[in-house]
Amino acid sequence: MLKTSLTELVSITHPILQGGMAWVATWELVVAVSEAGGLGILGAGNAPLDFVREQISNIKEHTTKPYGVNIPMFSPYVDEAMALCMEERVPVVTTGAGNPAPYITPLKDAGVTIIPVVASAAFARRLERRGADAVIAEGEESGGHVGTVSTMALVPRVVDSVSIPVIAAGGFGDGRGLAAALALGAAGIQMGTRFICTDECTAHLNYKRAILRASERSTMVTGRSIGHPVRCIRNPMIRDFEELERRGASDQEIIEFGTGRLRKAAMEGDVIHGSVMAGQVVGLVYDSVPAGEIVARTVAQAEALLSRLQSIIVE
Ligand code: TUI
Repeated sequence: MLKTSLTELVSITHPILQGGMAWVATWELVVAVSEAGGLGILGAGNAPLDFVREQISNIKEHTTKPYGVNIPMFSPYVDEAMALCMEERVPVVTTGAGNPAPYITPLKDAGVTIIPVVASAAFARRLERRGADAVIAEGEESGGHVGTVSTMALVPRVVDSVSIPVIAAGGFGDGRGLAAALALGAAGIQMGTRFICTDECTAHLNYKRAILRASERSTMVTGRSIGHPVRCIRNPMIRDFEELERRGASDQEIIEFGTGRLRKAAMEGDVIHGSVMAGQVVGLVYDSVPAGEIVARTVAQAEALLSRLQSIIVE
């Protein structure tokens, strides 16, 4: 067993969070990860509120374990989604792609543990001062919306800058990563991409196959020109997107081009015209198995490694 400040904070058995991926992390995956002793996190994405309410209701029906909901700050429904999480007494809310500061006090007052994603040490410090319970330090290796600092450089910097628990994210796919994150001072890891190739993940089979086929060089970041950098697996859609950026299309044109693309890939299985968001760790995803097995083998591998590493120390 690995007991850390994270397992204590959110009352979970293993220090593993499952990334709250929009249109990908639905209630079935959340329940599987939470039942396995990790923290399953629902991806609220930019989905309408009825969808999120239905998803939360299904989670509550199928598990009594702690779970979370991720709310990206650019969702048009962010106010309503936050209010819903307070009303439903969701145990943990994580946020991404923006500044959740105004929501921290209301969430805490409602008894919700709030864990924002940060991409810099300065932002982590600011949110700690505002009352965040922990932070997820996410490097640019991750999938979807990304920052600009690599996980290896970001995580120890954030650890040095705050005294709340730090969860490492971006590039984690197995127990080697978990052991490394603990060595960097993190209290646990968040894995997103790794959990897509699981029995319980409802993403389209074409999306899963694209991840299984990909190598560590298969992803790239687009959207930097409009301040909305997103990492996806390279496909014909990405080439068209790059072309738009190259010829200096307006922000409006680029945003319109991108809208709905993740849903298209994850739900409809259109991995040619859709956004196949995934992290660089795609190269380490070799199989599709039950989510509980990912949790169990990640912990087992990290434990074995941490014990074995002691033997390289000689007098
Ligand atoms: O949020 C994410 N990744 C996401 S959200 C998302 S939803 C979506 N995206 C496009 C189309 C349809 C749906 C997909 N991927 N990751 C968390 C994350 N947050 N990574 C980096 C950050 C971040 C970056 C800068 C957080 C805060 C920040 O600065 C805030 C500030 O004000 O300085």
